[in-house]
Amino acid sequence: MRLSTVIGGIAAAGMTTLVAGPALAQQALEIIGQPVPGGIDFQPSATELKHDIVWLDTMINYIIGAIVIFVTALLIYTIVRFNRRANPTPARFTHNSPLEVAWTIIPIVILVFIGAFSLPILFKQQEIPVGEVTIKATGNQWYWAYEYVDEGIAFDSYMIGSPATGGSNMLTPEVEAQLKAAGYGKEQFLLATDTAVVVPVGKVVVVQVTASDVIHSWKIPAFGVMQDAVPGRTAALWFKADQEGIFFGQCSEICGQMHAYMPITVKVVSEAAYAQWLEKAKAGDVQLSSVEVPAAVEVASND
Ligand SMILES: [Cu+2]
Repeated sequence: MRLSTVIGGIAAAGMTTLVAGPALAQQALEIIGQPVPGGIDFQPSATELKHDIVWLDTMINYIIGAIVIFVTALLIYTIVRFNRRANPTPARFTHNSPLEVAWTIIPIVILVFIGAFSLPILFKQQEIPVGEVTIKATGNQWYWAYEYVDEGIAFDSYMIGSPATGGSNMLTPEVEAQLKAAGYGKEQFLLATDTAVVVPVGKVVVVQVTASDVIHSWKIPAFGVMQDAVPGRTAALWFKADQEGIFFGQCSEICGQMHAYMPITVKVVSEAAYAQWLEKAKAGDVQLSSVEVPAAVEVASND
């Protein structure tokens, strides 16, 4: 909200600086967490939480698969063995106690088994550890505002191509140029933002999630985190990224007309790059240093 009107111009200026900057020759951060065309699997896992979720999903899929095979086989057997032609005089009993006990007990055992694995994973997500980096994320119609609460840094994050950055939510040549200047391609349209959440690799990051107007939701698939942002309430999520890279997410609670145009960009960088970025962001103009993030990242990732 604070920067909503100025970010567009600043973004363009910042990106020009980036392109012209002396530090650009180095390799950029790899884009790891993003949707892919035709993809049906999860995005790559970049946190322990996400590894847990994928493991649980696989395990439960095996159980589901076994149940589907069992029920389908039973159904086929019943159709073949007990149809009117094969079995003209049907049995007339109405109860079978052992069978009824079995079909009560067995599902209970299966559910307890699943619960024994899923509840610890759920608790791990929900028990918020002490954060080494604490970021407040506020959902707004239609962008995210971030505050590094211990550092005194605050900035807004708009989708590249949103009206706030001079676009119209369409992939125009100008927007394509903006994406390119920020180190992205056409494929990252609707995902890439003008500023990014920057966090150090291997550190516990706590994100306090809230909203200023309606309910939004802060979600990064590759981290296995998602938290509704409810006005008047602060909820928290945490993650510890285990690799450097760029990870995208989107608002995941339908929040109005431009719900689809308020994505999230998280850059996980080395500790050195993070310190460098912090210094820049704290020292001068928050807006400018925010859009200069890629330069800082590239300098340090070459160390
Ligand atoms: Cu939203």
